[in-house]
Amino acid sequence: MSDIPETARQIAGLFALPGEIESCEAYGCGHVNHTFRVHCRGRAEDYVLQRISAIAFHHPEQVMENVVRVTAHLQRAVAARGGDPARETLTLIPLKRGGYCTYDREGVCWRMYRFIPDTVTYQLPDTPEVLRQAGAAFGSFQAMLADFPAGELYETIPRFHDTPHRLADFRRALREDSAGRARTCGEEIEAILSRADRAGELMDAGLPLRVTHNDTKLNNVLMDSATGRGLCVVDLDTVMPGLAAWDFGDAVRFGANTALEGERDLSKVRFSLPMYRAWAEGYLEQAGSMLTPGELDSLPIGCWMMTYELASRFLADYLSGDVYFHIELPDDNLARARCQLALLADMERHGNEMLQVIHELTGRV
Ligand code: ADP
Ligand code: GN1
Ligand code: MG
Repeated sequence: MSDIPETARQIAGLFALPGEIESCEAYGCGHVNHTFRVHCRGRAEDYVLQRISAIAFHHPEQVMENVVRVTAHLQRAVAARGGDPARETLTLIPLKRGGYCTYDREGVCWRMYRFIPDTVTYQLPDTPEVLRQAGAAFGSFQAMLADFPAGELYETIPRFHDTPHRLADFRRALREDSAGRARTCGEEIEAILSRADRAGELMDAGLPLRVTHNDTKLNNVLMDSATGRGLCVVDLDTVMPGLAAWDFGDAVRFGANTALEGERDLSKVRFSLPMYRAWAEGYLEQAGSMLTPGELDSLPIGCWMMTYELASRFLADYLSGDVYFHIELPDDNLARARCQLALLADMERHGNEMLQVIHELTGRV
């Protein structure tokens, strides 16, 4: 693979920037794309340059078409309710020659956004208020996209949250055992396989398809540094038709864990009911009224499902030799899988309370 930071500098120069590029530094904590922050000499405004993972996204031009349409729709919706589209939505930067993306020598796609200043993202929330704000941001994101024609969106990663399909991928990775690691994680493999009978619970429930984000980690929402408000939802590459429970559940998987996503000390990993409640309050305040009773009841199942799905995706990638998720240490994907499994076991102890909270918040006690 070529030197990605060096390529980033060269590619940054192709975009219509207002001055000479002074720096282009790796930025953020994403596991799939590569992200850089670009600064131009003497200018106040920065930019975010991204290399779209070719392993995850096989049709980056379709990703870009979705992003162009979704951001245009969100800009109109935010303006219509009196918000500031420049801070509350992403703005793509065109290339000097026109268009919004370009390809490097290896055929990998790059694009650029305006950097939204004076914001913060969390890897681990310190108060429930952070989750309430993030919940409101994702809830309002979903509500603003409720009238977006879902049929016009490409499925950028086919069957992204089709958990039985993910489980089949896991079984294939286990069979092939291409990195020779299956013998090191028998307990984790068993934890996945022993829960396989629940994998179809959401897919088979006949729930309505909506336009969903599909990657609702807490670090995919920018919070206003001055007010703490959930300001702008980012990382729009997986916006496509999906279930409300996927967005709800993935956010809880990440944000209601008392530890980081890849925490190795499992004694720190617990499901936090107060964090869950805060997320649910924020989300339902914005999106609750558009959900059917069946969807509302599916939200706690979404938490279980996304945690289970990510455990199996991380473990499958570990078994395959870490081809999909970025790692720093050789066993990062195993640590992430273990952490998800510990969280899953704790969620299983709180299933009734999770549903009770949804009923309380929607006045159906
Ligand atoms: P990845 O696919 O690598 O997760 P993201 O789009 O989530 O990429 O960006 C990585 C991080 O960069 C985000 O978590 C956020 O902190 C920051 N970020 C992304 N876009 C912007 C933006 N337009 N303005 C400011 N920060 C941003
Ligand atoms: C990836 O790109 P990033 O880091 O926001 C992944 C998500 C996982 C997440 C786990 C396209 O998200 O599905 O939930 O890692 N994105 C893709 O941290 O696979
Ligand atoms: Mg991200």
